[in-house]
Amino acid sequence: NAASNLKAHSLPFTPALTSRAQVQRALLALTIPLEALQAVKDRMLQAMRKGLSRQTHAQANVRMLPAYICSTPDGTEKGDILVVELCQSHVRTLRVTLLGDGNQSPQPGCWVMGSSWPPPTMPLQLFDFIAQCLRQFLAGISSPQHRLPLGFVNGTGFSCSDVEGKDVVQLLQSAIKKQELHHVDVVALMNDTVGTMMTCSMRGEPCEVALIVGTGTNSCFMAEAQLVEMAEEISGQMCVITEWGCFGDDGTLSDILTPYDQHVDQESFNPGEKRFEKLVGSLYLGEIVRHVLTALVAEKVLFTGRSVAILRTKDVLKTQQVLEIINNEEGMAKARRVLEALGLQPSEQDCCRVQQICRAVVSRAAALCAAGLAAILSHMCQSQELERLVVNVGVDGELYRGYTRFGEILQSVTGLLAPECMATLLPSVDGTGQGAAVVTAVALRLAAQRHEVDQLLAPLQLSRADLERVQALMRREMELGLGLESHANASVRMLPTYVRGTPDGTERGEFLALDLGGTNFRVLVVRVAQDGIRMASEIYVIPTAVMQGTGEALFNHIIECIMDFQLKQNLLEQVLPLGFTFSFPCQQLGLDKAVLLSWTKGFSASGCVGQDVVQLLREAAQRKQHLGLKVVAVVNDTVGTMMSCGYDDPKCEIGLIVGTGTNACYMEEMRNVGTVEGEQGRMCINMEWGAFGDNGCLDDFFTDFDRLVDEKTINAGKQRFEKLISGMYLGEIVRHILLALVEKQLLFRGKPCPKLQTRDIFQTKFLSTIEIDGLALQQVRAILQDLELQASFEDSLLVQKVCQTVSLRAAQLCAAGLAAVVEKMRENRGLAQLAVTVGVDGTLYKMHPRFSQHLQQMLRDLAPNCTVTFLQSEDGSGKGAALVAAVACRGAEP
Ligand code: 0WK
Ligand code: BGC
Repeated sequence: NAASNLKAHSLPFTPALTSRAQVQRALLALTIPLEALQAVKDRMLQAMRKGLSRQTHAQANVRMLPAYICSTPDGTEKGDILVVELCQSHVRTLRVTLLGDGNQSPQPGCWVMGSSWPPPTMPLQLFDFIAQCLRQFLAGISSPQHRLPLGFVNGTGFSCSDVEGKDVVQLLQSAIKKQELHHVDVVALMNDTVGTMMTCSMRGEPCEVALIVGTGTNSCFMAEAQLVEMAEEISGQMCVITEWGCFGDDGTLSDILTPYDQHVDQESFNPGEKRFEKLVGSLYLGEIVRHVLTALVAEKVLFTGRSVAILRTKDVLKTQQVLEIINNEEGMAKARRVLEALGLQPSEQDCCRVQQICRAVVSRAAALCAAGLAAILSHMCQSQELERLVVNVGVDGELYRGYTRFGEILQSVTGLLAPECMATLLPSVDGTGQGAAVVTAVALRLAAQRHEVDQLLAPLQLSRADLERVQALMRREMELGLGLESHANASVRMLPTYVRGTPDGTERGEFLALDLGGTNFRVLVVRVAQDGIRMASEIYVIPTAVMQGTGEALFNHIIECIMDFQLKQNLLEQVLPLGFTFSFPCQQLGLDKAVLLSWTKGFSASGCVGQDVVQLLREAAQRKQHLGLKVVAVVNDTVGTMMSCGYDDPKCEIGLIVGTGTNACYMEEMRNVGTVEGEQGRMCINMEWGAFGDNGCLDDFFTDFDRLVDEKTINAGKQRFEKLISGMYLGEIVRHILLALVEKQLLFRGKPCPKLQTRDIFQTKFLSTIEIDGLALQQVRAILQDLELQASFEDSLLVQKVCQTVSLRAAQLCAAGLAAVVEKMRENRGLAQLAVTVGVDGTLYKMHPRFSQHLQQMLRDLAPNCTVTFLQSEDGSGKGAALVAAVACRGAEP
């Protein structure tokens, strides 16, 4: 009954307290001492960390939702933007015109529709209601029919279970369409705290925190992205919406909650939820005051002898009234008017006590907000490893706007709880409207940029059909290369290597081996014995001047390296058979005789093309009086790699190199090799697929960037397939794309980048680093910094996307080439299913984090009837050359 009900509200009974003491006791219960506020701050910090961590996020009350607002306005945002803000009790529609002049002073066209909106239980009508408001608003401002982007702000406190999980943007867009507003597009959806942060950032004072203390309460701040584990972004900053209204729903505020708060919660439509919001939000402060008054009435210290039944009416005391009651000048008069209007015939003392209670309730809300804000500031200070954090905090909401003292308490208590931080509270002049317009404009700018970037990168993104076409073209060129009549004009020259089989394990002996043509020139000694192969090797540099000098100088340099190696290995007295891996297109005339057809990979030493490279080496040895040279075999690095891996896996019948250059070899049926006599058995064919497309058959796949790269090489028009795939060129393709993006103002804000004009400045190894999972963006920034490029967060993402696009295309083109090879082998052998191993080497294949995976994935798609195993060559093709030499020495045909 009423009496027992009123009794239940009271604080535990203590006999014989004066009425004054009983009011003081109620006020004390509503006053949280600093150390208790410190405890609330520490608990908020803990709750925030729980929300940020992937492990505990799901159970967290303070949900720390990433807002994916990673970009701040750059002042170029331009145009008319519509904003719809859904607040607790009304919908606000706004049109903001941004001038793109740094947007320091937008002219808002603003129109508030003060209509009550249907209760939350009928969410779907809500969007129709909003769309109707929008149509009326637009009709009212006779807005032109051009495209109008719209930003939708979900005001604090609005939650409808039926909408949760549904695509709010879609719901709103379809409601807007129903209103025939076909020129209005919902571009951005944001929380009002984000809008407030953006609004306050527009005044040239970047704002990294925002607070809403209105009907409900919430906050957001720019967190270190790597701490926002749900966002998987690891560098730069990410805006996080705390949703701190639910702080305490797990009981962490139980020692702060008073019986008055318990009553407000039990009578709310969501008992047990939003406990922090129910201590701070204006939807509840009036109710808290009502319950305090009810308790004091029960203790006969207020409105004694008056009818007080009105106090049992929920929401009879509005927070707006509470704020007016505590307004310094008019407060007491307002208290009398409000209480008289409720029929409580208040005494002067009643009015005074009601004002004290209202002040205590609102001040407590401000102090609790300060504890929350202090937690955010200390978190930012710690996560940025700063001694002192200086930050602007955008604030909005009727409580903050309606009671100046609120801001003062908020500021001073925050200072006490986070002394290491200096926060400037910036009241948001126009709520979230302008900020929402800027967020929408930024989203629009990013969407437009994304579209332009997609258009620019589209020619580099190959479809399945494109790759099947490349596969078919490769197959056709292979057939032409094998054909006696057509061989001479084929772009894929399919050069016989005279290697007829892979090692059978019986090879024995000690051999010298040379490995020329990759990143490093290596001289090796290889000992092939019963118990396996042992090697020692030395890497020597081939200076560019020697690569592009005379053939004599090049081969002299090679002999000098051999002699240096033999000296170091104490081999000068021995004449060991030598296997020479020479990784350039050669017409093999015998195992130890190969005529260079053309240089590739930046080599152009004169007087070599058309010459037998073994002879050139022997002549250099003579010039250097090095009599200990006994070349018995010359092989291509693909063949060396196949042999080297074939020693461990007899099914290895393909050799693949994806390094500085690219190429492949495989075991072809002799009956198909039209350029060599004989029908029996197989022979390894060095495809020289790097030149695939030199006859124009791949022109449809070359982009302007590829043409720019090719034009600047010393072998323009040659090795076209290689220039789409291999390490020597990928960095250059990326560099040209970045330059194009800068030119289109899509990168580095269009600022010219002199260093990026330098050839080969963007090395292919950068791609491998940039595409590493997890560390990417920090690495991107570091690499770009070295190139004197100041990259924003988006710039880093864009550079990463360009690298991914270029390396993916390379891997897929490689897969298309390989699919042609394995499919041919399967058909050659009349097999429904082919199982084969590819011995592979090359820095790009080995070092790039995703190249091999993308290649193998696409190969499985393009050649489903072939099971292809990739075996990375650990010892390089030098070992393979030694094995070929071993076979040659056995006098047998390898
Ligand atoms: C290592 C091999 C060598 C081959 C090279 C290709 O031993 O024969 O030429 O791989 O990879 P790159 O060094 O060009 O990345
Ligand atoms: C050469 C091939 C070599 C490949 C990989 C190409 O440029 O023409 O002979 O196998 O690079 O190193």
